[in-house]
Amino acid sequence: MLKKLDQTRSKAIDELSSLSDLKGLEDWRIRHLGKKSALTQILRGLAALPSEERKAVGASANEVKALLERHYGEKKETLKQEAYQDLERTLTVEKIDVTLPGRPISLGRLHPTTQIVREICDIFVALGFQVVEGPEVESDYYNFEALNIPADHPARDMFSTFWIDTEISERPMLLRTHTSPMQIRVMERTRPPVRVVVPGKCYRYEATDATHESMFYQIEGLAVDENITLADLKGTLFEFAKRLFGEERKVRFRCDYFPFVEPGVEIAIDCFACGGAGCRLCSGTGWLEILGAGMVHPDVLRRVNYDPDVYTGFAFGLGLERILMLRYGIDDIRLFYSNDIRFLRQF
Ligand code: YSA
Repeated sequence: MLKKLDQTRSKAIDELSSLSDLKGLEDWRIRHLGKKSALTQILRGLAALPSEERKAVGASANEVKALLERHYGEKKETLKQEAYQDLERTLTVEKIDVTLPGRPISLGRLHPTTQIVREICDIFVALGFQVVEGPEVESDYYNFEALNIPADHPARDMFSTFWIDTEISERPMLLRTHTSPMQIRVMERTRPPVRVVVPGKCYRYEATDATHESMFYQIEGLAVDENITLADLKGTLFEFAKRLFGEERKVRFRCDYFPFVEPGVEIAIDCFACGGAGCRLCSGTGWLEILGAGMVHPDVLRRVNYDPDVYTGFAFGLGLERILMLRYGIDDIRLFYSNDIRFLRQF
């Protein structure tokens, strides 16, 4: 029994020296001084021992118990001190100076194209137009055929685009080259009166340069009703140009050609850089072209089952990046989508 006591003592002392935290120490206490520990069992069994052995074992067991309790107390103090020092170290390193000013939250902003889309749509909404959007992946029919541009038409040359692999679609599909296909889609699903503007992305397969991107934005406009005339087109677009560019701007109205209108027109404003005298921005002409437009061609109306003898309409389309370039004097369209935050922060 004395030998067992000796083993219990040395095992407990050995284990104690390797403990490094208070949780471990508590487990040690339960193991070596708790109710189920070997030492407690020996003490409880003293009464059953012969009297000469009881005295020696009893004295030794109490000695071991006192020794272990003393070591336990000392170790507990040491570990408490260490834990406190750890906490102090952590607080020193991680302390928060509540008097420091906060870090500024960096706020994002709207891309200049998004800003101009909203600004232009707001102008047309105030003039009684609705805003609608349409698919960027279009069929050959809506992008070309329905707009009087059959497969062999020379106008296809300026609308070279990206075609979708025909294996995955029955009809020829492409990335739309303009927002004009939405004229057809809107008329197919509504009856006059129609007054819509359609902002959205367009794509063309062309080498990019300072004024051409392969992806750019347009806004399309369409108004169809009884008795709509070229005077309505002129009045609406002059009003739009004044609201966007200012009261003092002069507006030029000239003939142009688009297969889906008759007659076709082009609208320009007098150059705000030189006041019309001629400069680099306006290539010496004194005018800046902003959009193409015209009276909707009767064949286009017929195709959507609108009777051209009853209904007439006007349509227009403008390139948004070009408008931004004119407004802010930006000389390279590629800056808009090259993700240079220094450029974008200016808007
Ligand atoms: C014309 C008459 C209508 O009744 C309705 C709409 C139109 C516009 C026609 N759908 C069209 O796309 N005409 S356009 O080829 O001359 O392009 C219109 C505008 O889009 C251009 O004036 C230009 O501002 C912009 N654009 C065209 N290609 C571009 C481009 N912008 C950037 N990069 C390109 N590659």
